[in-house]
Amino acid sequence: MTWLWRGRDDGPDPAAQRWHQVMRPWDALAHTHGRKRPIVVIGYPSDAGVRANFGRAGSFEGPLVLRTACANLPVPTAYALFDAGDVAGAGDDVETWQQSLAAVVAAVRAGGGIPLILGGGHDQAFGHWLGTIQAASPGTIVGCINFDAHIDMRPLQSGRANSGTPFAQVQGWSTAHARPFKYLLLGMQPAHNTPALIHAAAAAGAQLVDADAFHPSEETALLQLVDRFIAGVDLLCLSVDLDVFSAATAPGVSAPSPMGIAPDATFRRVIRRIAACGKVSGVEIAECAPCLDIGGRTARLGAAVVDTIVRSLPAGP
Ligand SMILES: [Mn+2]
Repeated sequence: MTWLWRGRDDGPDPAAQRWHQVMRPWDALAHTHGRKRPIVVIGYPSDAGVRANFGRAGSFEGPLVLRTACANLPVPTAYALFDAGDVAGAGDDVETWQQSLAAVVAAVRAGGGIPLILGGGHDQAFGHWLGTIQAASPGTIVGCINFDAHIDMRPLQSGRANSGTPFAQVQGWSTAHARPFKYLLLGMQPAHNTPALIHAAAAAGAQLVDADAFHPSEETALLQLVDRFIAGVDLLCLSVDLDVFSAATAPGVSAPSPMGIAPDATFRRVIRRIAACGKVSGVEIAECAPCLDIGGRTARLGAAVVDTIVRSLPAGP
């Protein structure tokens, strides 16, 4: 792969290091290289699911631009950083992209790492979850917390996945394997989801939280709701679709949200609470579409979200 990790260099002081200075290629034995737990970047350079979902194309370049935006982040002290490169699918066949991602996620999990998936259409969320549950011991309950304007549990079109179906796929897999379906959506926009979708998702057991909950007056209740959800799972796939944020802060996405949430202190306290819970098994940033961005602000926001999460993860074994 082309090595994209380069940036500012403030010298050899460990406290002055940035991601690009410590990033190494991932190999399956990387976890034996030191005592720090690995965080492993995985790129999902596809907008096939977005185009199949009648969205605006462009997220295939998301992993490249998000890596660049993350290059100058300060390094987390408790984690070692690796890059596993980009996964690949067969052209516009979304399921092959999801399966490719699941295989790499499962390998990273087996190696003791935390996958950090940079996308890419949100169809990646099913590959992320599938790889996580495939690598987990039997009976492990793997929940999903998704920051998103959309529920992303739309029915599959002629049996085919797209960027609007990943959590319907999680639910379908869970039902087929007699496993619990644990899904918490944060930041939903009523204007972007039909009453039928909201009803069907709730009936399937999804917990849906409106964007209006992201306000200081609602924060205590929101944190309690998050805590209750986390208490019911063993592992947690944390997903951030950048279209949860307002179009003013995140214009570079397939489906911008004029009334999306702000990346403010309330949002940061909620996502820090999740990251610090000790159950987060993987993190993903979805739907970054550089050709639709304005001055790189969406990619920079994605990197800032990554930084906020990573610095809140507890020090691993
Ligand atoms: Mn989404």
